[in-house]
Amino acid sequence: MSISIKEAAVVAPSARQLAWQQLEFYGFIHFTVNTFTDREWGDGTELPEIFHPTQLDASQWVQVCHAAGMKGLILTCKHHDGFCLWPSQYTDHSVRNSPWQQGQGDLVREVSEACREYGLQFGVYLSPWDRHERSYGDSEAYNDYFVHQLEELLTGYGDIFSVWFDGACGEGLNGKRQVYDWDRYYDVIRRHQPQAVISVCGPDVRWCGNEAGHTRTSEWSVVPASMRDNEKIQEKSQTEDDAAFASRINSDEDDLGSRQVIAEAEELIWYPAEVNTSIRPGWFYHATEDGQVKDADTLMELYERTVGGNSCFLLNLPPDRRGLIHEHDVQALRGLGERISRYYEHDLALHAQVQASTFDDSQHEGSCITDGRGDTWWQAAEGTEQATIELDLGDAFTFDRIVLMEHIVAGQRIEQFTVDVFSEEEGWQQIHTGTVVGYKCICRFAPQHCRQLRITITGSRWCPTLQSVSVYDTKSQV
Ligand code: FUL
Repeated sequence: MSISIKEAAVVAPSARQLAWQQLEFYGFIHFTVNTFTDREWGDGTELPEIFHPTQLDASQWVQVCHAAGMKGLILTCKHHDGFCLWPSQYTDHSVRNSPWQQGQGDLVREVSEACREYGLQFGVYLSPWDRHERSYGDSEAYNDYFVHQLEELLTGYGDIFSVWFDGACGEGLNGKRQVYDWDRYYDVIRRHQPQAVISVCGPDVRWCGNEAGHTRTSEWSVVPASMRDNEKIQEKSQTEDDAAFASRINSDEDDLGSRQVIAEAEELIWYPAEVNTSIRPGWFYHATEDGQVKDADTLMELYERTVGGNSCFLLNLPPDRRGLIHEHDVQALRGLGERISRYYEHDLALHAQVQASTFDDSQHEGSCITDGRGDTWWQAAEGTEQATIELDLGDAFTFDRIVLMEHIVAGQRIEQFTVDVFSEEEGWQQIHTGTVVGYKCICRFAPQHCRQLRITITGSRWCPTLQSVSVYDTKSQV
């Protein structure tokens, strides 16, 4: 039996998924022996002695993230080479045998503490694929090893917001075959850090399917349950060039959640997207890429397409051999943070008058979308799939962005909408057409000057909701 549209409309996020979505933008740090060998993937034979940052300052990393507008940070505690950035009790292959802080250091501790100091959430990346650990391939023994390491990370460093399981594996056809006990890993995480999302190879957050910052026109958070059960391991051969891997969208195609797609599904789940990409071509630092740092405008474009496209944005910053974020990256990230706060500082629609063609009851009138509150929302009467909402800004303003947010606590419903502006000379003129909204949709268009605007929801599931509509002028100097 196929799922009804009403059933699709009420698939909703868990509390941990909602809290994660509200972070919107957070950083990734790739740092390990690869930083010192100038490689992207270590082979596990690297000697701990080579890990020798001379000016490492985790506070600098976190300050840079904070200035960029990020709300959290995920650290590669162990990448595919198996080297651990904390002194794990279960291996010698760690910072304990490096010259950094004479083997007394614990980078997971330093980063997690710096995050807390600056109000950022902390997350851990622990690569399942391990090219150093001898038990890898002896499935049960390695699963024990992996769980022990997970437990160290989950119990020793305070609250964790995300456990990021990378699906990459380059063992190839004749390589070792490890059967990961995912359910056991998930149980351990739920037990120790119930609020943490499990990302990518996990049930809570879906990898967008590429590493190049591509986004979908319509990113649905409600998708067939089969998306979560897809084969988790992405084979990326060592010879495959990163750019080729990056542009290979495999999780899957452009349309994951339209009516046609869900009509075929047996079960639907809330499985929202995260877009991960790097500020440089590589995930790790290479001096040769110092001239290829994405500039503030490119980063802002990525930010608006991802956060404003119903996704979270995970941006990687690779510290250099000193153990610092390079000056070029710092400059670009400061520029990004400055743009995010300047563009979205002053909401021209705050307290604007709103007329909605339909609303559910007096609790959910149109005025809820401009009241500046996160706990009120407009909702159409049940079964109403189309609606018109008119905003009167009180005065004519110039603006070039409209930001729509659905009340996703109730689900994701809007499928299509248009935006019109009114002028005495020309009447209503359409300036934008959009598809899905979800958590946040940033509409960008050429500057308009007007007092009244209209949002027409032309397609929606069961009954649309909107938590807020805000209007901005990114060119303003205020
Ligand atoms: C990929 C890995 O192979 C890269 O090294 C990097 O960690 C990226 C985030 O995920 O699968």
